[in-house]
Amino acid sequence: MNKAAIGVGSNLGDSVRICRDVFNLLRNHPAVDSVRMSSLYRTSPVGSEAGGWFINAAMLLETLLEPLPLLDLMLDIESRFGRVRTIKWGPRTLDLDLLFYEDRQIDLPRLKAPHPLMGERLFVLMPLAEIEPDWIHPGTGRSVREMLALLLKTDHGQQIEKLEK
Ligand code: PH2
Ligand code: MG
Ligand code: MG
Repeated sequence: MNKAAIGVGSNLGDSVRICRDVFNLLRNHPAVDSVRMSSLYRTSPVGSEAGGWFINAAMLLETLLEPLPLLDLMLDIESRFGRVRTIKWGPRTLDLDLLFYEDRQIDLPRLKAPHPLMGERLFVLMPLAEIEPDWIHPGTGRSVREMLALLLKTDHGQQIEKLEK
């Protein structure tokens, strides 16, 4: 089994429902052994094209799937939830991003891991720190907890609030 961390985001449709449905879908997937999901967070949009506020969460999977088959599964799930790709970084019913895959550094045209922007994104680090604070970034040697602490010291301008269960 390999361990992967995934970021979940949605800002179109019933985003809370979509995030919960994705969790259940992955939990029941034959190639996925276990899934843990963070709380859901309401987050201010990052980027001028992004649209309205997002629901974000992080998930940890134990899976038999290698990175590219896992990416294909994630893209398939995105399209099942009605994602239509128009403008880059535009509003979306569902965005699934690979954050970490084991301690591998992947640099393929289709897939980079760890996610190149995770250190700048509160909507990634806060949910991930809730469920896996000690995961070490293989490029920098910093834990998720340390990455979050560093980002919080900067003038990041991002708003985030945890939703009640
Ligand atoms: N995703 C983006 C761009 N901006 N902002 C928030 N708050 N949450 C996201 O998931 C998000 C974003 C591109 O994937
Ligand atoms: Mg994304
Ligand atoms: Mg994406």
